[in-house]
Amino acid sequence: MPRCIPEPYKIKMVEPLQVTTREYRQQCMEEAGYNTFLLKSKDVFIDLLTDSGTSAMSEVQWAGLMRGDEAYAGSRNFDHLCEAVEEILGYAYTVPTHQGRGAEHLFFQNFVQAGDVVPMNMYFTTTRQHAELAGGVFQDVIVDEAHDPASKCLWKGNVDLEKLRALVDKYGPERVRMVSMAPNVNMAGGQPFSLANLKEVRQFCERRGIRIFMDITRIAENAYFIKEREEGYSDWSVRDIMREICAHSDGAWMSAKKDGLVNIGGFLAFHKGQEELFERCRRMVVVYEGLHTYGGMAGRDMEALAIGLGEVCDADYLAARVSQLRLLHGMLDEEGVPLVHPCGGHGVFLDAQAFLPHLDQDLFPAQMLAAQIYMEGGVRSMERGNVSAGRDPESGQNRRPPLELVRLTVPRRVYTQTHMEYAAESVIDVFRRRERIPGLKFTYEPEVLRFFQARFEPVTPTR
Ligand code: PM9
Repeated sequence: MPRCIPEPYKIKMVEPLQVTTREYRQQCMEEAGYNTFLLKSKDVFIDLLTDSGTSAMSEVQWAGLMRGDEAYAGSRNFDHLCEAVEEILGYAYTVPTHQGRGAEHLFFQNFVQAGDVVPMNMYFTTTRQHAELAGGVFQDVIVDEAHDPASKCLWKGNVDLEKLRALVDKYGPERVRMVSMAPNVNMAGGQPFSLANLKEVRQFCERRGIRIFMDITRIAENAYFIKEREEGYSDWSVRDIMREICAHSDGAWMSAKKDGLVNIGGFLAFHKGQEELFERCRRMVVVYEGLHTYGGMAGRDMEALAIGLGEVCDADYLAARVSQLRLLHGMLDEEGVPLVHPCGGHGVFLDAQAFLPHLDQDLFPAQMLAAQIYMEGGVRSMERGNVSAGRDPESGQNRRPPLELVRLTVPRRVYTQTHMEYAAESVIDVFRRRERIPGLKFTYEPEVLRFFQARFEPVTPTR
């Protein structure tokens, strides 16, 4: 089992957790329609649903809240946010939004045109949804290894240049007007791209006049992996690596609820040269989010974010975070639980198809596995498989993605080693009785982003 690197902080305030019985949790899960999104937080013991908006803020961030300038227009905290974005990430222009999907909405409505092909290093649910709402067609250009949970490739977030070239050859740069790269690719298991790969993609795109817009939601964790693994970067600070990543893009959006170390917030940011797009987004933010100097955030939220962007670059914090994830990954791996390898930067991902091989993917093994883990120990996780992928708009069939995963997502600076040990035990207990676990069928299926609100009931496989 890997040794855990101690966290470079201590606990100042505690939030009690409720211990519940198995019978009670079973009832909660039935009432939630076997969807962990529909559970009440008070009924959850260890909440590994998401790392989004669940971070613990530092004492400096809490102090920053008190410096919130809650003016409708021209809040000083907006200036602090713009300064942090420029200093740390290098972007000259910032459009604040209430969270990541607010930024995605503005970006895709203002950049993507009907019929555009939008290559990404794997899809993310809300990103693809906004690209499609704008009339774009998502295309996956991630390396094949990313779709194989067992592959130990260190750069599963890389773009496969040949896949990208084939797309551009087929549709031309008139329809492939942008490439989107996300660091620490969420749906692939929190897997990083290398700077070498990003530079190659940049070179390829520059020659053809294609722009790169990044989803920098988990940029610090990717930067840490680059420092740890990529030749030539071990002496670089995480902050410099983050800036270097951004330097190879034209702009970016960020859900600040992850590596911004805040509970709410997001932004769009652009480099010089993108003034026209920046102005279009800035004009639209007032329609959907709020004035262009707050974009749906309170002044205090912007202050906490400006501070959080600085704190997340701390290599000691990132080392402890990654080591905590590796501890959980290692405990599960030792017991033979099928996992995504290598361990990612924001969660430990279970390979639900290998965990429950008797269930066809249309019986939603990952959805059921997440439900079982909750009923076992009160640990909440998230399905990242067939339910999340939704239906193909043309065929109407479930997309049946190559990865059928359950994500145990670790909030930043929140849980201890003992919590990780408890979570691992809960998963291992489910693993020991895996043959007897039934599948699920929909009793309610929303049309878009169905995973958030869908309801299910158990169904026993017939094959
Ligand atoms: N990610 C997550 O839990 C929040 C819930 S959606 C299932 O992983 C990326 C890479 C994300 C992301 C949200 C968003 C949207 C954009 N890009 O949730 O709107 O991981 O702030 O950001 C979630 P917001």
